[in-house]
Amino acid sequence: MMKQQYITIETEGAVTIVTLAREDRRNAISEDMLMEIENVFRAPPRGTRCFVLSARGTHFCAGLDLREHYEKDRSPVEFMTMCQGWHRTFDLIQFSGIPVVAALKGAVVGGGLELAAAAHVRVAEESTFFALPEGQRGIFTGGGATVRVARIITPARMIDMMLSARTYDARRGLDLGLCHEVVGDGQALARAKKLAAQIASNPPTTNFAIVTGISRINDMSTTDGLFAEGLLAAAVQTNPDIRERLEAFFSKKTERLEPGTR
Ligand code: 1HE
Repeated sequence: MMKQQYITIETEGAVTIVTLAREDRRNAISEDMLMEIENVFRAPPRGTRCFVLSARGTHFCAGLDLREHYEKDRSPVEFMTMCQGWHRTFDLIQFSGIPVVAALKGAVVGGGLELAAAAHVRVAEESTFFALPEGQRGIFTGGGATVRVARIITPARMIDMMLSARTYDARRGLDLGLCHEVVGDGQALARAKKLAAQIASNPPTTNFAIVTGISRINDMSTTDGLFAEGLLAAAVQTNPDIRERLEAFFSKKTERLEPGTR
């Protein structure tokens, strides 16, 4: 295990587990902590085929470090520069081509929700709650929520969420797409690791296409999107590894899909 000041990095086979480790501040993200997160996603440990993003303590992440923000008394340009750092880091998480499974619990609020929204699969414990308390704090989202969260829950719902500081619990979050699965308290990490191991066994080119292609194509026009999909599919489907997988399917060596599983 590699321990940095605010995060830990562990490797289990092809899965790298990044854990927010600032539970005394409810994993609030300071400038230094953001840099540690940026570095691991910029240069993933060799052999990483899937990430798990997890947190110590009872809360996933309380968002922006409000104390640091207060003490630094940032100018508009300083805050803009800081936001660009958040955008860069969360873009790396979303678009580096390696799937990221988040294990959520407790507060997933403000910048914590922005971080979670950059992950590809979100498993939430029953204790999880989602909120955008920026309105109440007199600030505005700066870590990509207007793009990522609005796309998940619709802009209208995000406006309401910010104005009212409404919180959604795990079950409601599941209905809205803020998480993809709800598990009992204390179980998200184990479940995320299991999903990550399974995802890591997909061919890396397929995973790359899934985690980069779908979001990018959604930014395109219909004709461009369909063209890009064809190109991506051609690059992925012609991978020699795929023939072996198809042969395993024909000879009934792979497990069948079953309704209600996974
Ligand atoms: C913090 C932060 C923080 C806690 N920055 N220090 N985010 C928010 O508005 C959420 C603010 N936090 C909370 O609402 C609550 O702390 C929690 C619901 C997350 C957790 O409650 P609880 O009762 O378990 O803990 P606590 O007693 O409130 O917090 C424990 C300590 O962590 C306490 O410090 P202490 O010195 O009194 O022990 C808190 O001050 C500290 N702490 N959250 C700094 N966020 C790129 S723009 C993104 C914009 C945003 O993210 S805005 C949303 C900010």
